[in-house]
Amino acid sequence: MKSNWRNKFRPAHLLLAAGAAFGGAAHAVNDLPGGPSVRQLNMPVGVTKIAQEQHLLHTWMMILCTVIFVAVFAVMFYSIWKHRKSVGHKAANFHESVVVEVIWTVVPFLIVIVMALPATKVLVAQKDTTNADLTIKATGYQWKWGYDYITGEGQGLGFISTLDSSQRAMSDNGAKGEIPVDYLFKVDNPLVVPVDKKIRIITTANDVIHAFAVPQFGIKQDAIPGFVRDTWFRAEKVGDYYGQCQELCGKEHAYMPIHVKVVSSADYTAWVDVKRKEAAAKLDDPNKVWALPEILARGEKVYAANCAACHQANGKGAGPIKPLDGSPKVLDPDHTDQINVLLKGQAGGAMPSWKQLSDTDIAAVISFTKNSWSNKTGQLVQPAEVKTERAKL
Ligand code: HEC
Ligand SMILES: [Cu+2]
Repeated sequence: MKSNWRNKFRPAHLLLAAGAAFGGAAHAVNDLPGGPSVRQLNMPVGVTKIAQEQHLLHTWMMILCTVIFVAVFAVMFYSIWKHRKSVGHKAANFHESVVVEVIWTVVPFLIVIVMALPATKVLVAQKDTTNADLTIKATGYQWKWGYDYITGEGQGLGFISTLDSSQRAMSDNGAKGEIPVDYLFKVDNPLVVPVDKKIRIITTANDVIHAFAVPQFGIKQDAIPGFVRDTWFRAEKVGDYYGQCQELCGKEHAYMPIHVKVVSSADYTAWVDVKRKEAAAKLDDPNKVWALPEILARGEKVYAANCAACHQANGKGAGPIKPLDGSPKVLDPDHTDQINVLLKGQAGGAMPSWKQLSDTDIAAVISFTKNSWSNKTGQLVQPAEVKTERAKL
């Protein structure tokens, strides 16, 4: 889960040789509170009752299995040793023993019952998503999460949560230098929820199967296109908790982290208030006429958050990802083609559709690509042009 497993797991005495071979210095990697720890082997204890029960179950099952393992192998090795041929033992020759058969049926049956009873109890509790205080829909996209607050305080809020673009770039460069403690877990918009409230998460996906998982809450639920599944948690401690998409969903699968911020109920109310105001301010008027510097500033942000992962910050793309720098479509004084690439995607979805972005964001990012790198067209795309093309979809 963490970066640089190489640095953590290679034996110390190999460090020098390996360090020289890989040519990289060993970076200090630290535990992420609420996320994975360095050299973590066990499950986290967790901050929900379910997670703690899962942890306890896991511990007891391990103990039970170890006891059985030791007992069975002890009897086996003892018998093999004690009754070996070289000290004159002869194999007994018998068929059918009711006593033995009853024992080897009843004992495992009892063991299964002892394991299944508590496990079923937790499993059933885990699936009980009724009476939630808050319902939030988590939608998996290649490769980010969308959160929509469906019911409860904050109803109607919705946003996209994307990996921090500087951390993404750092990963491409081999994670050199100081590694942030939340490396590859930092997102622009964390999922914010109140403490001690039952949060129901409905999962679905927009393209391929993803999975919403937060180990500290003991939850993991597939997010399947065209289906809805659900899970729930009640976090008992304020703090930041982290998870990742846990269903291999394409080449950026490792780059769609989940950051859940659990806050006090007063802080949550305040956050909802701020988000509401932000949403109102962002409700851009698609008929607004923008000036070039203003729309370029907006477009730069949209590009960094959505496009740079594929087309690169320098607009040069890579491999099958066409460069935007110098692209005839981008330079074209007729804007309709490029607007439609953004609205519909291209090459069967290799270039995804961006119709979830607002008219203003699309106009801004197009304007940005038309005036960045060596593209110095001076062209400005207004949101109204995007609106016109969108109406034809
Ligand atoms: C998942 C990777 C990915 C992301 C993210 C992405 N693109 Fe693309 N884009 C592609 C690929 C691949 C192509 C080439 C498609 C083809 O072969 O025709 C492409 C092509 C394009 C083209 C057409 C270029 C041409 O010359 O035909 C434009 C314009 C474009 N992308 C703009 C954007 C913008 C703006 C964004 C951000 C909102 C973006 N792309 C995000 C993968 C991506
Ligand atoms: Cu995914």
